[in-house]
Amino acid sequence: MSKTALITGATSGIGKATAELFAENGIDLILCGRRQDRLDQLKKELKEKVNVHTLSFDVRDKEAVFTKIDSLPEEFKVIDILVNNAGNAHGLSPIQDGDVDDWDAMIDINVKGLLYVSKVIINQMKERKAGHIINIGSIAGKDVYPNGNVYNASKFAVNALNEAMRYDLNEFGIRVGAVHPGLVNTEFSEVRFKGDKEKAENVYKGYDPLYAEDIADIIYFMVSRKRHVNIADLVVYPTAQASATIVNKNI
Ligand code: NDP
Ligand code: 8X3
Repeated sequence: MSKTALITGATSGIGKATAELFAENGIDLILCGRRQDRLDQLKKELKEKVNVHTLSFDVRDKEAVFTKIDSLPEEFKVIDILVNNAGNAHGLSPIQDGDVDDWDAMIDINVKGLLYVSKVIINQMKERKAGHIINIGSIAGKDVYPNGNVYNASKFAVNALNEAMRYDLNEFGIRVGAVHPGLVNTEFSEVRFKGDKEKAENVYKGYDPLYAEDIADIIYFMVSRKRHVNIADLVVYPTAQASATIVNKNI
């Protein structure tokens, strides 16, 4: 029987690439994000291959998260795989100059949003004693870097929650694992720099960054292992990157 995955942040970058790869491999999809037009477009592309349902909500809106997921049609109600991917950095400045609205956005989306979505889906996975949760962390959640402050804190929280979920859900046979990417060329930097495309493009210039498809490959590898195999924690850099602050632009 085919599996069903719910992917948050499926309108762009890593989430979109994961949706495309899952569809190639026959996994039915619940695509989530705020931009309904993008969800519609992706559904149009993927529905030739698998069953696709879209859910548009802001992960910060607790009520919307709960109601929308609860209102899924019968054929999408059993969620085998949850990819907690929605998230972003907002700003890159020293903590003393930080914008509190940016702080709210990062904590509310990257941490609280991930928790709200997980809460609903964990309930049903727990009842079925089955399921697989993939949390998209970041190398920013393994090491702090200058000016990363609150984004770092939000991803450290994702790292902690990934472990916490694995511990607490162990008795239910639910698999939990995280991928922590380094620099991936997506819309991430455009969001971080508030639409400044030039600044965003510069982040990925002079070396080969990761692409969303590289992370999608890894996520699909994780979810396609045998039932007794749980890949718990994976850090992935582009070859040119050795740490959050070391990027070799001369190779
Ligand atoms: P993108 O900006 O390309 O995608 C972010 C996705 O998150 C979009 O689909 C967006 O959808 C969704 N999203 C953002 N805010 C909300 C919200 N409030 N409610 C619902 N959905 C939301 O970036 P990436 O693909 O790179 O990012 C995906 C994940 O990977 C994030 O968690 C990020 O922190 C992480 N990551 C990224 C790295 C990188 O270098 N790119 C490296 C390490 C980790 P919409 O706007 O339609 O709501
Ligand atoms: C995204 C990677 O290095 O920009 O999480 O924080 S980084």
